[in-house]
Amino acid sequence: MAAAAAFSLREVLDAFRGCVTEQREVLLEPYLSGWRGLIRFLQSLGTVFSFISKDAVAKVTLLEELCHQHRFVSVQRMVQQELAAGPAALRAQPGSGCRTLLRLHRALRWLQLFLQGLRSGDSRTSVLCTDAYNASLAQHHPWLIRKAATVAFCALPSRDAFLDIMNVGPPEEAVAMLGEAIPYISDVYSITQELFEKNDLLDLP
Ligand code: 1PZ
Repeated sequence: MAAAAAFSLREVLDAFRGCVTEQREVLLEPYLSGWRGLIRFLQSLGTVFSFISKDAVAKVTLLEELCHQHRFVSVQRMVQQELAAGPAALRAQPGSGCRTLLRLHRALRWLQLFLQGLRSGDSRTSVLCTDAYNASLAQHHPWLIRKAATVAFCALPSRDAFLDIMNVGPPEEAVAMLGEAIPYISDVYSITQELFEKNDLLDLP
């Protein structure tokens, strides 16, 4: 089975490489296209994860629309424009780009930790995934979602199968690719984190 439909996680993770400009701005187009790819990958893992991918799709779609509507090019510009009306107005806006991006941003931390674990060689993917989740997203989720997420993680394929469906090549190559990609993801994460922290946006409701 090959060619046309072949989908490799390499291209997805590569999108994050293209996010950061020389001025250290985070470009929204490659950011959201990276997320689109991750979601496709998640969808290929089975319907147990649908409740997660549905939420991610809703958030990416909203951000794509906002980018289109307001011509936000980078995360920095979006924050600047949305904050122009004042912090109180932004906090009162349930559909803001900032609060929506913050959710994906927290999930990016999960991704970073999970990929690091996968790379480390631990074969228990569901444990890796749960640990990464508990150290990141879990603190922002209510009990019911934490419970559902933890149950879904048990359905994750084994490390070997996981590396295989990443479609990057033999396991060693997949691990090497992770080693290349993780620093880019970490970079995007820390720039965004710093920006949100500086603007006091890390707890946007
Ligand atoms: C490979 C295994 C995938 C594990 C993914 C780990 C993330 C688990 C997240 C569980 C989210 C459950 C669904 C709904 C969550 C929402 O309540 C929250 C808060 O949003 P709000 O309600 O405030 O609008 N949504 C999020 O935290 C965003 C979650 C995005 C998760 C994207 C994961 C993409 C994984 C790619 C895998 C390669």
